Amino acid sequence: MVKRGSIEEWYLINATMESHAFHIHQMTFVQERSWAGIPVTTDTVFVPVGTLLANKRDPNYPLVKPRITKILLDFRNVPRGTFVFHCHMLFHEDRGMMAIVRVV
Ligand SMILES: [Cu+2]
Repeated sequence: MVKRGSIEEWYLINATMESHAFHIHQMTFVQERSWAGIPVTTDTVFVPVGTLLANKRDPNYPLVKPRITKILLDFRNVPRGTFVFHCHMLFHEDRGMMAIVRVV
């Protein structure tokens, strides 16, 4: 649940070796690391994979250092209601990478 009028920082944490494409309906957001230092407003952002690290305990199972993508969401001009955000890769979306945000 989000209060209308607020501005939120969201952290998209990818602790896998599979990339994602975060997408939200009804609004746009600004990515922390924007293109060439210029803030870009978008409704979808690429969420890169983590980094593989050697696992000294068991070399067969490498560790993953998560990659964090920070976005700023401006709820000042978003209508009250419920809408979805999800991974834009249909394979992921169809298997559960979808949730709702309620703006009150
Ligand atoms: Cu995905």
